[in-house]
Amino acid sequence: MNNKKPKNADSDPNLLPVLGRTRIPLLKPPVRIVHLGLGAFHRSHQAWYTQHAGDSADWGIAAFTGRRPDAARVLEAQDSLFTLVERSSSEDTFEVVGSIVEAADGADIGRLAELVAAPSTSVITLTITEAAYAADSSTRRPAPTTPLSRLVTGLAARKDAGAGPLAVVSCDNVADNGNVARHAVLALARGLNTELADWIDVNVSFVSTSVDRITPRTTTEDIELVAEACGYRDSAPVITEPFHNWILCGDFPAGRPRWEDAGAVFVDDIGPYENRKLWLLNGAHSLLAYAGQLRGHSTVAQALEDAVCLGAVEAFWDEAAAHLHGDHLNIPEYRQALLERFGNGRIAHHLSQIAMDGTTKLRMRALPVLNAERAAGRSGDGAARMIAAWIEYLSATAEFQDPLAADIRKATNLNGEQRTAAFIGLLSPDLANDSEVRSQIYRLQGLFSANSN
Ligand code: CS2
Repeated sequence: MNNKKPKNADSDPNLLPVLGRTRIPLLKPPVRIVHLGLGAFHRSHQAWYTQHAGDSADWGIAAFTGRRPDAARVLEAQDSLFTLVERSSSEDTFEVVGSIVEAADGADIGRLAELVAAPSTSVITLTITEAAYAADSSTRRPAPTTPLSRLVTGLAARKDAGAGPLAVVSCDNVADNGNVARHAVLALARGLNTELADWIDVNVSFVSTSVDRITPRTTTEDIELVAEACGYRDSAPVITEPFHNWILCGDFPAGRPRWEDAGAVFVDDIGPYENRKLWLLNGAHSLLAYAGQLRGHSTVAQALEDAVCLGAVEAFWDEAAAHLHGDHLNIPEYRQALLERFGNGRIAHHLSQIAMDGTTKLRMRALPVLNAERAAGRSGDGAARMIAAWIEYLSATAEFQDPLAADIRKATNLNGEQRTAAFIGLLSPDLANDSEVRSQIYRLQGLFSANSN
């Protein structure tokens, strides 16, 4: 917690003025970015980068929620402003972010289409979760309900309005996310009409990015802390680490903010950076999520203090590092920095949050390293251990979220190697047919039960 005595510690937070109602309305930047997936990560990352771009006065964001409208309602009530709390291992610093100028319910397709069709809109950013990139055909339903089907509806309006090209920027932890988004969007559009698909193909640039900033869920204590320290009521502050990173690759045919002023890096080949982040950071996160919870820990920082978990992470990193080439990647420094970031005990990053949607995440975090290690003639035990811990964790947990939840429940009804095979099949049918991998992953289960050292 914050050691400093908060400024208004004695006042009743309910009597404080509400953020956004306290100041003379600021001159808001015009909407030129539409965002799908208004959540904490969008606000700590893309909204922060946009606020810190040299030309931030020209770039406002209209952000749409995903499944529920709640986040938009809360932000609307405070003029779309929110406090970003940067939490280092020793202190908190507070900043009001004003780059989001409109917060809207994702189900408001009319407003989305209107904004995407506006010639002034130049960029669409996405944080829609890894699982949302799986192809589906919901544009055929009376109202588009998935983020990508909503995006296609918006792009159709832009085509009809003759508003010209723009960039779609995927900011989810998906390898080659620009191309994955492109294929999914084109498949949906083709299901509607070929002309639309052709227009998207020519006019929409799909930018790939690697995004990074650890942003745990906000708690009621955080809301109270902001009230005490800042002297206003903010019902939607965002807590994040000081570190931030954004690597982008692709064209912006209608322009973009000067995100490089805030440290964003534009590259021609994003693959190595993406793998470094997905394997070393996200891979370790997933390993800690399952192994750590099996060993009775709740947060990343707690799990990392456990020598068994730390050892598993280091072993996985050694394997991954063997497939990350180039001095520019600075792998030893990157690993050291990760240990420090994960070890920041003032950030309560809950393992249960990271454990969600494991089927989608492990395909990108464990499988590439396992496959690369086996292709190099080695066991890949470090990566296989992540899959083993995932199976063990799900076998022991009734409450979990996953796009393949029904299949996971079926798999847990099986026993022994059969169960292991069914779980592996949810990640990769090919791998499930490999008896060597099946027995390897079966053998590696049980390593993280709380009494093993
Ligand atoms: C985490 C990520 O929840 C998860 O799966 O691994 O959200 C991670 O915290 C971010 O990618 C950090 O940039």
